[in-house]
Amino acid sequence: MPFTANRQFKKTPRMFVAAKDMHYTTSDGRQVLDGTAGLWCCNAGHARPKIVEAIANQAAELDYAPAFQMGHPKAFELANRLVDITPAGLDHVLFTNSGSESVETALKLALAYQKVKGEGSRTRLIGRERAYHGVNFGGISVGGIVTNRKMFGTLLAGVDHMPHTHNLAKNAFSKGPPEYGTELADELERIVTLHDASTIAAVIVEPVAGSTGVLIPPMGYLKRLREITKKHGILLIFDEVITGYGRLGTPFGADYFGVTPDMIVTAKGLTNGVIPMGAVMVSAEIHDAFMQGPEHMIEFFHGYTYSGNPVASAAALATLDTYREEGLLTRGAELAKTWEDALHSMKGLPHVIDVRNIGLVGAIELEPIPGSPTKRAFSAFLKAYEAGLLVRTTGDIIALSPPLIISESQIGEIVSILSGILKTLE
Ligand code: PXG
Repeated sequence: MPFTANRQFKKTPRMFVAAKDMHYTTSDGRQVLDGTAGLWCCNAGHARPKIVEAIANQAAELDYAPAFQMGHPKAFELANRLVDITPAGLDHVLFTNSGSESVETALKLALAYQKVKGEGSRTRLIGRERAYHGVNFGGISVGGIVTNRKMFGTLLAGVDHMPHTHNLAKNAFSKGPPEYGTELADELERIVTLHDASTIAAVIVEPVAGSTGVLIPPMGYLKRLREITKKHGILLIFDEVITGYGRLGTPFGADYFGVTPDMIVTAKGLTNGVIPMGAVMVSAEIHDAFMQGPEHMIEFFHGYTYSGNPVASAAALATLDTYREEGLLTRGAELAKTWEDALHSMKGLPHVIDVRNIGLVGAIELEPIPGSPTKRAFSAFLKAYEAGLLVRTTGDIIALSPPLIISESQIGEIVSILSGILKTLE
């Protein structure tokens, strides 16, 4: 099983057999409230009728069309719908099947773009400590989670990392973006000085680092990264696999922070998690740079058998319809204050060393048990599951990211179950 304590799981399996809206049904017939939108992906909740219907109809009408040298209308319709909701200037879309593939696509595109522009010496990629960019070689190279990197050799050459922005001493219990740490963006200037701008192709960051435990960027930090990258002709890639599709109360993190990158990497919420699919939105400048040479030639040697798969495209279109009809891409903004107040009510409970929040994302960081890191949070996860609530843990951090259809009373339910559990933890 992926990223799972396999032996522990086999001894005491936790199985879901059905899901509807905000709840899962377990194999022993219990209802479990979804505090994490699956794995940050079921933004509209579960088994939404439009999506279910679109998938069934599409499978019957056109199940597959070759992705190379052939097309089908829904992939183009979807690309246009995505361009409509992404920040101005990001006008073209490449489809993939996951966040990891979207990351690889963006990194390869960045290198190729510099080359077709005549700047082939720009081969370096800059990531950040503690970043999660999926599990493929490019993604773990620019990523910064030690456990995801250390077993896999030398990874990509020519990668450097900015420092992460997590600083509990200064920022614990911040509501929304923390005050201290804007100057950490200037570390990029140091890296540019070290390697020279002419060797750097792109910088990739998650606007809010999710998987590593919800690290919210200090105020003004992303704006400064944008200024520095622009000044040096370096592409800025936002990995919005988690922050995309309404998670922060805006369609994308780029909207929340008022910063437009050169590419946005997405997946997860694109199809409400129902069918694997990712999308990379890129600027017209990047797209146009490739459109040269003889017309019968392939412009970008990259793509997947399932890029823009018809059933996935239909699922994504129905997902975007559902988001639009229910105002879900901005609903997080309406709930953000209720969410913030509810989460911060857990300040002062045993072991809680930080509570942080942004949009409909939150984290409760626990003091680790001395000598047994991750054990306390994992035990909170198991107890929550028994009590009818699904949470995610990473290290000793409990992460929350419920479907965007959550009600105020369900927010209360999450906090009441978790508070009860925190009081009982070893
Ligand atoms: N980039 C980011 C920012 C992600 O969060 C990926 C890329 C990779 O996506 P795929 O679809 O290849 O898994 C992710 C995925 C968790 C959790 O609980 C987070 C992810 C996946 C599974 C669990 O934090 N993020």
